[in-house]
Amino acid sequence: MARILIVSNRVAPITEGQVSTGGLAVGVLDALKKTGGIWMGWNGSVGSKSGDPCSQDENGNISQITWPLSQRDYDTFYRGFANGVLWPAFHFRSDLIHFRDEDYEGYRRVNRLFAEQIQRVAKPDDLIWIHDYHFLPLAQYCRELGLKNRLGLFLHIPFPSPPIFRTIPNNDALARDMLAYDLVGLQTAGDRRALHDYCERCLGASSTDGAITLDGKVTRTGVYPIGVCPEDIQHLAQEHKNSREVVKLKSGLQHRRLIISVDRLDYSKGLIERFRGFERLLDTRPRFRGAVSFVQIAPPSRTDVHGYRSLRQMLEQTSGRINARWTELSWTPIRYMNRSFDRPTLMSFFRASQVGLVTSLRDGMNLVAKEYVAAQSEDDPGVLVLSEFAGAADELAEGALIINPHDTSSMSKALQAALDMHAAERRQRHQTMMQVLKKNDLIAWRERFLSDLENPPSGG
Ligand code: GDG
Repeated sequence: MARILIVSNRVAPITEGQVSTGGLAVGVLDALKKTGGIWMGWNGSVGSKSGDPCSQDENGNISQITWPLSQRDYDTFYRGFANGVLWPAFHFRSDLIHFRDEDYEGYRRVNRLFAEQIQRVAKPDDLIWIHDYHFLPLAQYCRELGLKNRLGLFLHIPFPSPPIFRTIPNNDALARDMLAYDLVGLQTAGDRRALHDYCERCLGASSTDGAITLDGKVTRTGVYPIGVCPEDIQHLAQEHKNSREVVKLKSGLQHRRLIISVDRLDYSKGLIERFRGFERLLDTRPRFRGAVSFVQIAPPSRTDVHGYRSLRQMLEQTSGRINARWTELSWTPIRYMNRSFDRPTLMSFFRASQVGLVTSLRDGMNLVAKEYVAAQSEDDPGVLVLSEFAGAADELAEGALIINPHDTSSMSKALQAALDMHAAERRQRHQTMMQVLKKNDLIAWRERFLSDLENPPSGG
């Protein structure tokens, strides 16, 4: 296979002991570890000039090429347009769009800079795999610089329905440039349908199941639900099941049942709705008072982006209010932690819990849902309660208890059903989900995408 060049906004540290709390970083890193390749992008620091100095690190078979962003580019490209306009709109939250012309210009400027960096490194046969909403127009800039490589984009987040996509200023220019890619990959069939609908209705493109044609240029599209490495997770969770952190967690629980949730602190994840669902459980089913604890791990993210600070305050208020209402001398209902844990610890926490609760209001996939399932023991697995609005629900609907996070009482009923579920049913649901996870694992995701990128259908 050709050499793989991966481009993402942030290149995750590979050094042992450092924690990456984003789905893209976790997925890309695991996918690259197996084949090796080059991973290019921002090093996470803000310097005086974007792109300079550019440094290269070798980590086993992965070579990382990274550079800083200037304060202006960080403010406009990253904080402003990518996370203040595209992220909310792609998660159906047009009400949170915070648009400024200079942010859009910054977004374009940084995409051009990334194209120049790619041009410096790419060899003619490299397969170039670009990740996520930060780079919708990057392929167009690569083409303007004369790059002839095959260029693929994978969108980790949902694609919104056309009326919502249209709320993004300059949406038509962005979508046209996006069609400069050879292949655009999406998480679910619904996301792909939304992209096709927009291009047909708003750009006048023609489209078939697997391609969009505009002005004679054909862009292929595909559905590639990102997976996990279930065996690696199973192994990690099993190996660390008696680690110091797990022992501490269990001694704090004093044999109570455990519901666990893990998310980056983000409004798309439905944390407030989840707290309310748990509160309803305590309110309506007194036997769970003092008998179940809910642990929410939510490492802060994008703390300097519009909207995230107020979300954090609301969460503190809501969890504080619920705890003030129900806490007993020997029991605290919600343990809400704004910190991260290392990956083995997280996986062993999943294994130590009876319920994994995922309540996204919109989510491209949600890797936590898949990790939760993979971390369970086969004999005594926990139950996954999963929002119908996470991409993962498309694959896990048979094994998980599917909920609408806006429906507080059905969430609390699902929590009760999960806590009361007999072992035989839990085992059966777990097996069903494990089969899916093994079939659509991270390696399958990577190979399907790269093989479609490398081998266009004849005439494509
Ligand atoms: C985007 C899309 C899509 C979280 N806290 C800790 C920690 N994490 C890890 C989890 C998981 C990852 O971060 C989060 O991934 P998600 O998929 O749940 O969510 P996003 O970050 O929003 O990811 C999403 C994903 O990209 C991949 O395509 O599924 O829809 O939004 O792996 O385990 N890891 C550690 N400590 C933590 O405290 N070590």
